[in-house]
Order: sequence, then structure tokens, then C-alpha cells
Amino acid sequence: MTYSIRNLIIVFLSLIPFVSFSQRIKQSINTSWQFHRGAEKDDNKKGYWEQVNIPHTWNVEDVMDDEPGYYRGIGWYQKELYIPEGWKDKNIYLYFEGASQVAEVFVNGKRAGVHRGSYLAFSFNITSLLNEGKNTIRVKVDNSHDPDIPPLGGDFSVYGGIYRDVYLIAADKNHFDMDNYASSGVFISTPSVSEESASVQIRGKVSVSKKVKITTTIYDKEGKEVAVSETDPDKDGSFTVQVKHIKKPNLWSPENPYLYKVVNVLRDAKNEIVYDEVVNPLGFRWYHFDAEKGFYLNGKPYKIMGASRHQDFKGMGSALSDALHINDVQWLKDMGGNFLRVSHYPQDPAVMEACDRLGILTAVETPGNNQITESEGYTHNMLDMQREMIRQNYNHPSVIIWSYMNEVLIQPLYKDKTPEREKYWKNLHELALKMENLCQDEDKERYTMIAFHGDFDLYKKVGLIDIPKIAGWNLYQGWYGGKFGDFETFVLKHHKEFPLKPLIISELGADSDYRLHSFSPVIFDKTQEYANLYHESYLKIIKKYAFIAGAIVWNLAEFGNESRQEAVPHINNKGLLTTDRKPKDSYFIYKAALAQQPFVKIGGSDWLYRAQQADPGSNTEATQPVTVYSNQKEVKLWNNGQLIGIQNVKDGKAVFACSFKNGLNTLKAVTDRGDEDLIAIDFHVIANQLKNTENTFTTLNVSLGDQRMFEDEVTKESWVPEQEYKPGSWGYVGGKVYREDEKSEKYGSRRNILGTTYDAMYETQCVGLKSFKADVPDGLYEITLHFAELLTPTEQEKLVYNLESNTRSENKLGYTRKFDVSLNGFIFLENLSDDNHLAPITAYSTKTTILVNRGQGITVGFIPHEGEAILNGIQLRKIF
Ligand code: GCB
Ligand code: CA
Repeated sequence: MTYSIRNLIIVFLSLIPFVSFSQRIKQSINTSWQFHRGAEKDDNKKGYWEQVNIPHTWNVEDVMDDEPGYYRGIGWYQKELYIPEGWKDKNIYLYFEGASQVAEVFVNGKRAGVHRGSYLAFSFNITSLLNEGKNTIRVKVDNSHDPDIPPLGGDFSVYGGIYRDVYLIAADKNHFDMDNYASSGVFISTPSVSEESASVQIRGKVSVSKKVKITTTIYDKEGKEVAVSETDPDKDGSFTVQVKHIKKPNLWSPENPYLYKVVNVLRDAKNEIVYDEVVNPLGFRWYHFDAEKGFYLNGKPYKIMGASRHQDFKGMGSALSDALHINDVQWLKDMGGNFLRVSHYPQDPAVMEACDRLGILTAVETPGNNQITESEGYTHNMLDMQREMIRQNYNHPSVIIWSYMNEVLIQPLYKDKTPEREKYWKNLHELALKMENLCQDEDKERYTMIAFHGDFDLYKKVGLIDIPKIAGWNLYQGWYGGKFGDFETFVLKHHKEFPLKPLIISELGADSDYRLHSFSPVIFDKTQEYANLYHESYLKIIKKYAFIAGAIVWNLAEFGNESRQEAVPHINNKGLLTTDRKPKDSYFIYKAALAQQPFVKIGGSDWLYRAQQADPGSNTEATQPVTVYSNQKEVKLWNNGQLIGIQNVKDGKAVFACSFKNGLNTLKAVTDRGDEDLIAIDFHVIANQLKNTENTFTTLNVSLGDQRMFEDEVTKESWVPEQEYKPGSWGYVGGKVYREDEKSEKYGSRRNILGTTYDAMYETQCVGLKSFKADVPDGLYEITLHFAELLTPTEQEKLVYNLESNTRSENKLGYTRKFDVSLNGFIFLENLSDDNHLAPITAYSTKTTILVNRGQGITVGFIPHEGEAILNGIQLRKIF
């Protein structure tokens, strides 16, 4: 083993006791915090403090429950801090990776500083406030809505708390700049890069009282020195190092995310004592966007394909460990993605490090979402955040775009043609220009982007499309309205009217509840299959045009927005992954299109408990299409050892008509290369003749007014769509599907149904039915009926949500409904109405047993007294 002279000196120094060898100490202080939600002062009261660890948010329970709204207010954190004797001469900082959204820090009762904004790091020099030994730090955190702090709104929850790591940093009095927006104090750029050679520029600042020198060493991935350079800082402490002619740099790219290290060491000019050291990543790559031909990386055309991501996970809000952040980047990588839109705000440093390491290009953005406030305070905070973001993330080779603003014209704030609106547009335009100029001043190299929503003419009129270097369009044609085909029309329009402006589809996506399925999906039904159609049709157009530089799926994973309703209340279901990271089929659509490594996956791998009506004429067999996703040429599919078919893969998939029987159906797909995938589906075939003897009756779960299948993977219950009664079988008699209004394409009521997690099932219903019949064989049955009143005048809704006031009965609905329910002729429920069980948008279910004999089957009768009877769901289970 050989040691360089410097290494020898370091080893030597560390062996001598009492030599001041003062590397920077950085230690996380995440454990044993005390927390109190609320602003009140009585902190001696028993039970005032709750023990918590960081990352922490106070909104976890808030967003798990069925009630709308979440706490936006003050929370206090407190912790004891021990400062060792040896730190007497050090400069001590508290460093927060992020706290949401205003954090005021106190040390031993004295104010250290305040930081505004949820999503960026900040640090305070607390040296002068500390005592040796025991100290108390307190942090007042406030996530109240503040018109001067972005985001003002948006489709996500602004969870409150200290939700990212906190560090204590002790540095020598002589150190690299620690007061530059919580950045590393050193800024690395690559003024020139080619396959043959590259140059590196390192800028920074030191804060020193001694005469010092700075050594900059660039190491390759293996730790070999590539370049060393020594410099003295200027009088004001600033320094610039130019490293030229790095021969044949190993280029960074998604396929080869090769990272160099830049190590800056601050030494005493006389005696070699090391005062400080900072390490930063370095990647050599060059890139550009061409409005006609798309994106180029290291000289080659390169389609940007990826997803956006919120810092959000089931049951955790925003308080995620680094491991969970990193896993998401890995999910994207495994899908074959090469791009992460870090939106709608800067995220944990672990995300950015993972992008560098795994080769994921990024756009990072500040949360200027939905609208702006026309105030000095807001402008100041927007600019400040952009500066913080750029300085904190400057050295990540993964970053190629600085973004600011998302869908800023989506709120219809002022009336048409008023001077207020003209003024708002002018102010918005001005602010965008300021943001753009700031990006240019801070970083000449990177591109900039604003993400617009689909109102082309409006953004054009306000002049926003002209400002950033890249136009991002968030496009949902065929989801929120319109047809899939409108997407192509839209991008062609952009290209025609802005032929010089590079274009990225900054969002595309469709909601799907992973529990909902349909083989004849329709818009708004929230089935996975509809979302699949959406993604497949968009992918075709994205591939077709080179001028579409990239496309970014909204969203990698489902995420929380407290104010959302629909199939899964409080959740935006557009994720390719669920909130707890189970992949939907849409994930595999992209994987088949993008992944380089051979891949095969049977669709519906998260749908393992299925039920379906038997094929016509059969009692024991049901046929379903099975989609196999692959990037290989050919797939074979087997079910329980029987060959179902052989097919060529087209557009990333092959679809087989597969016959299922009761019990386990083990599907196996094998590609021409020999890669395989297996899934075991527990299938329940519902006989056409319920009294048949080959497939005897066990259970039936029906969602009325519904054409979707619904699976509860926890109870393993599978719900089937309604059907009209036929003798020998089951179904409704009379009635029609609930619709909000006659013309509406909406599926069901799309409301948060209180008191259930089966919102989708309750959101649809059969209205005005006479009966529900099932010609089941004799036996004792359990029968469960599910109802929810879906007609809800707005007044009424507010009152239901307002649990404090008990004035519901004073506010009558604008209609009446009153009906009885009979079971085989006996009245079982009497006068069902909103006076008793049918509270609006609230789940009501009741069950009973019924003895069926003499071959009479089951008839549930509906006898209206006022208005029409309704039924949302029914379950039958044979006891014996
Ligand atoms: C958008 C927004 C995003 C929403 C998304 C949606 O355009 O930028 O914040 O979550 O649409 O799902 O509606
Ligand atoms: Ca972290």
C-alpha cells in the first residue's frame, strides 16, 4: 500500500494528541424531541409535551380520517442539546433540511432566526447563544396559510412540522462559507465538456482569521486523483479555481451515472493544519433542447421520460425517512424512467443525491402554484426561494432545469375584462420575468421552465410562454374532459405557434383507484383500465413527435390532498404506484416502453381476488382478458399448466382471452427469451343458474348502479357490477342508474362518502328499483344492504361536515325520499329516509339473516312512499 505525503501527514497528525485537527462535525439530532400542537404557553402542564422523533408532521391523523380539513396552525418543538467542552472554540450551527412552513428557532430562550417556506433548507449560527453543557432549543413551526408564502394553493396538503432531518454542525472558526442560503458554500460548474476533455470551475468563499490556502482535488469514482489545484482566497474570502483539460472525462448519463468527487480542503498556510473540508458531486455532461428535434444529452438525441413526485407516503404525510425518498427514485429508475420533475417544490437532499447516483435527470421547482399574491412580501419570498433552491442544488449533475410557477392562471380570480384582471396579469408577467432573470444571474448553464395548464390562449395572451427557456404543458385531454385525440391537436398547436420554444409535457395522468376494474372502461370511472387507455394513447403521440422533448407522468405515486373527494377521498389517484407503493398496471405500461433490461409482467398483479359472472351458458367458467406487459418479442401464457396462447408483443403488450375456474388460477407468462412471470389469482365464478350443483352458491357482492368490479384485498371480497334479473339468476328489477344530471358523463356521485372506505361502491346506486332478486338454493343466508343518500344540496353538505353544529334537522333536503324494504314479503326496514338512517353522503348498512326454503329464493322488495327507493350495494352469504 502506498500513501501520498498528504495522507501520511494526516495519519501522523491524528496520532499526536492535542494537535488541533479540526474537521467539521455534522451530527443529526433527530431523536428525543418534544412536541406540542397548538400555540398555548402552559408547557409545565402534565401531558403538554409529546415525545416525537424527526422527521415529524402533526398532520398524519388529520389526513387519515374521513373528515375534511387538516390542522394548519402552530406547533412547538423542544429539545435538550449537549455541547461538549471541546467545542469551545467552534462555530456552531443548527441546520434544518426543511420545516413547514415558517420556523422560528430559539436557543436558551433567545431567538436564533426565522425561516419562511416549507421546502428548503436553512441554518442558523447559534454559537453566541450556547452554554457549555446543557442547552434548550425550541422551534415554533407554523403551517398556517399565509398569502405572502407560496404555495397559495394547489392539489396537495401543506403538512406542518419539522419533517426533514435536523443537524448540529460544529466547524472551526476558519471554514468554508456556512452563511450562503444553507448551501455547501462551494459552487461547481463545467464550462466546457466534450468526449475529449472537460474543464471545471469551482467558486466559493471562506470565512477565516488566519492565513489559509485552499486545495481542490477532483477524484474519480474509484477514488483516483484526477486533478489537484491550490489557491489562496481573495481578501474578502472568495476564491475561484479553474481546472482545465480533464482528459476523456467519463460522461454522466442515465445509462452511466458516473460521479466524480470535488473535495475542497481549507488549511493553514503555514502549518498544514486542516480547518475544514467540503465534498461535492461532479458529473460531466452537456445537453441542449432543440425546439424541433427535442433534447440532446452528450451529443445524442434523448427523449426525456419520467414522472413527478410528491414527498408523501401512506400514513406518514410528509415525514418520510431518507430510505423512502430513495426508494421512489429507484422505482422510477426500475421503470426505465430517466427524469424526475421534482415538483411542486424542492425535496429532500436524499432525493437529489439518488438522482445523481442513479442517473435521473431533474427539473426542480419552487412552489409558485395556482396563483400569486400581488404583494412585495410574496415577490420577495418567491425570489428568495428560487435563490435558495438554486444555491442548495447547484452542484447536482442531475439538475438540468430550474422551474418556477405551476398553472398560475388556473384560478379565475377576477372578472372578465376588468382592470383588476389586466393588472394581475401584468404583475404576474413581471414576477415571472424577475424569476427568470434571477435564474440567469444565478446559473447561466441550466434551462428554465414554467408549467402551464391546458389553456393555451390565456398563457399566450399574458405572455408567459415567452419567458422561460422551455414551455411545460400539463395536459389532461381525455381525463378532466375532452378526448384523447385532443392531446395531439394541442401539442401541434404549440409547435406551430411557438416553433422556437422547446416543449415538455410537464404533466399527464388519469386517476385510478387500484381496487376498481372494468373491461369496458369509460371516462371518469376511475378504473385502472381507463387510466391504462389514457397512458397508452398519450405514449403513442409522445413517441411520434421529436419536438416533444419529454413527457412527465403525473404522478409517480398517489399522494394526499385533503380537499379531494372521489373514489379515494383525500387522495389524488393519478399515481403509477399507490400511496404505499404498489405498482398499478400503468407502471408496467411505461416499463414495457422504456426499460432496457428484459422484462415481462402479467397485468392485474395487484388484483388477486376476482369475481365474475360465468360465461353465457356456463356455470363454472368465466373468461377475462389478461394483458401481459413485456419489452420482448413474443409471450406465451398458461393457466394452471394449460397453454392459453402464444402472441407477438405489440406496443409493449399482448392480450389473451383467458378462461378462469373457481379457486386458484396460476398464470404463467414466458417470453421468447425465457423470462417469466407468475401470478396466482383466486377466482370466484358466479353461476348463471344459482341452484346448479357444479358450482354451488357461496357469496355474492353487488355494487348497484355500477359497471365496475371492486376488490377489497384485505377482506378478499370481490364486488361485481349490477345486472338485470333473469330467472334462475340474480339482479335488480326496475330502476335506473344514479346520475348527477342527465347529460353528465360523471360516474356516480364522486363525493366523499362518510363512514366508509368503500366510497366507490357507495357512490353509485340504483334508483327507483322495485326489487332485487336472487334465485339462490334453500338455506340460511346473511344479507347486507348498503345505502347512501347521494342527493345533497350544497347547504346540506356543509352542515354534514360541520360536526360541531347539530342543526341538520333544521335544514331539510330539497326533496323527499321515504321507502320500506321487505325481505321475502316481510317489512324489514320501515320508512327509510333522511329523518333516520339516510343522512346525505353517509354510508348506512344493515344486515340480517334470512331463511330461504321451498325454493323461493330471495326477493328484496322496495316500497316507495315518497320519492324513489334506492340501493347502493348488496351482499349475500350462505351460512349453511
Ligand atoms: C395539475 C396540477 C397538479 C395536480 C394535477 C391533477 O395540473 O399541476 O398539482 O395534482 O393537475 O391531478 O389534477
Ligand atoms: Ca433527509
